[in-house]
Amino acid sequence: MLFGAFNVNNMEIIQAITDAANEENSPVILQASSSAIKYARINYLKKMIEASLEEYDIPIALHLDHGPDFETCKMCVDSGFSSVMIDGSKYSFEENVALTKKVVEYAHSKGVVVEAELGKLAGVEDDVNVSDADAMYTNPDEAKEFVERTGCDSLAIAIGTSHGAYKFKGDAKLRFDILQKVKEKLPHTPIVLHGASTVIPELVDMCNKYGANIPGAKGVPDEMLHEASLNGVSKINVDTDLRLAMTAAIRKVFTDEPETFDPRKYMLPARDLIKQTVKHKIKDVFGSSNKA
Ligand code: PH4
Ligand code: ZN
Repeated sequence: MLFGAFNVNNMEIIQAITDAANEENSPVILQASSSAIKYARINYLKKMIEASLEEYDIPIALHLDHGPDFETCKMCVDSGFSSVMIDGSKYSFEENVALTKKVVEYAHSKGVVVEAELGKLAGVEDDVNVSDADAMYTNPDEAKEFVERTGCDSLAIAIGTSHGAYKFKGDAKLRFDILQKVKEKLPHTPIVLHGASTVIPELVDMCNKYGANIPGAKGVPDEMLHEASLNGVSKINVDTDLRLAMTAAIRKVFTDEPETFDPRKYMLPARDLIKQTVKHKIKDVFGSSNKA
């Protein structure tokens, strides 16, 4: 089963995602990064998501995305998140093991599950050469050892995706061979794909048509996400596509109606376009819809 995990930063994004999931009768993961928590403030995010739980009868999880340290993970566990991610990928293998283990011990003692990360996500802007890139991919043997030693519940791996709107210089290419090897070694561990936005061309075009400057943006094609799910990926992270939808819709209103300055007049179409984008992902890409 494949789940979409959508990043949230404000009320309109939360409403758009939960409205879409509810209409598709799909479980959904809402996730907040530490910068999202800094921006929106943890209590606001929590209370808005509680409101969506009161409104809808679908499973809605709240997940910490890229927890940078033990303290942030602890804060989210204590504040009632369903799951947390500890991202120790910038550290050495041993430091990552030690940090992840510490978070797992605390989170599990409170009944909260933990996603960890092994390998590095590099974007085209990082300009890595081939041997650097090889070193960034997740090593399947290390992945097995890492999960056994830390007890983490799911693992984010690096197979060529990256955050943002510029994932590939030429054709999109992912290392499905690495994914398959990781899955062979860890058949029961859910695998997570970060940086998995499609960078939907229609949304990029709409942004650019209404004054944005996002040339040559490129993401992971839907067929590759499908292939990833067939090869054992269980959670797919999406943020950039929602950012593009929001920006495109707001830019259109600003261009078409320069006299408009009521925020509801541009936040409403922004929320609608995010909702359509999430519905498309749930229905046509992730297949998590249970609509009768
Ligand atoms: N994420 C989103 C990370 C967002 O600090 P921040 O709020 O900017 O962090 O974890 C993803 O994997 C998103 O992938 P995408 O860019 O392909 O949508
Ligand atoms: Zn990520």
